[in-house]
Amino acid sequence: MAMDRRSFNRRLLAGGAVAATGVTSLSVASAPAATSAPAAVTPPRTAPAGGQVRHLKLYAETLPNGQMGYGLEKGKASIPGPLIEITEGDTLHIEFENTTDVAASLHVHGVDYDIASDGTRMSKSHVEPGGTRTYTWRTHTPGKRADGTYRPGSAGYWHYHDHVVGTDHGTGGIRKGLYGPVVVRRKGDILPDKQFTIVFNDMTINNKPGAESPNFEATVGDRVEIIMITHGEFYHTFHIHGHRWADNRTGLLTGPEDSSRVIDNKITGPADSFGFQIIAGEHVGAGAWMYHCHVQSHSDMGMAGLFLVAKPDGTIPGYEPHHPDHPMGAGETKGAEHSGH
Ligand SMILES: [Cu+2]
Repeated sequence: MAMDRRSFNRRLLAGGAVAATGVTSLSVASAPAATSAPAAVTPPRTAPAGGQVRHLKLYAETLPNGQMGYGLEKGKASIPGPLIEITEGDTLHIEFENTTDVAASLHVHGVDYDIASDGTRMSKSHVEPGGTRTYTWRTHTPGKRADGTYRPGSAGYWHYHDHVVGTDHGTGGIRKGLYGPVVVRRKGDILPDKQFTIVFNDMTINNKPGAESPNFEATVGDRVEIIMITHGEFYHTFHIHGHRWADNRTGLLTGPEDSSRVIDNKITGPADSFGFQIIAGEHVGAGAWMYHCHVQSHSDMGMAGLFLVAKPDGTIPGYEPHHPDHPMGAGETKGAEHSGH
């Protein structure tokens, strides 16, 4: 039963007790346990400084199925609408064209705008059928007011929606799909590899009935940004399996002193929005990871989809598509301003 010195060391190394034995890093590097050392890693890209003035065209359209959507080109409307990405300090002029047969508008949360860009009937900033109007969104960096108090910046996970269709609150427009995500970044914010928008709207996800809930695809190690918005009549809880995020502005901890709570489930009500970044499969690996509303009757009624995390070879252990005719990744967020600088 005597263990020679060499096998003793190997056993300790395999068990991770390196520090206790005082083994040098050189011997660790040559030990079997070190073969899983991480590959070369490139640091993530970060947001540049804002301050640009940009122009964008946005259409409201009626879709073939009777729902409604926003799009960057005619005939390309989607639900949710295109992701509009801004950096603090940017100004965006959005030429909005209403191709539907009812009055519609563009109303945004979180950024700065004059009352003429409010997108409501009350301010006469809606658009009649066939009409066009330019809405201007401004953003600002954080700073100090003249009185010395702190003034927050515009950065955050926000959203836009119609405020006119159906009622003066846009209840019909939101119900039919006239909504979309806005991300305002701060200079230095970490940029993701992939972005997905998930909208709990009444009892649907992205206005798709339960059987067609969107799946989202990534590969292990991808830096994935989820933008989560809620609309409609109900409160929900957003939960994703196997992954966690920080309950703060970016969803990322800034360091060991950041006391933001790390969560994997968040209550969310109508017009709430939040976002976060996760490393796909970090600590948990590839798989068909569920995401869903955790109100049990809601998930039972179909408020659930899959975050499909593939191995580098493209396989997803244990996963067989339920809807082979339903294109996977169809819900991937199409960015409006991701590379618009
Ligand atoms: Cu729910």
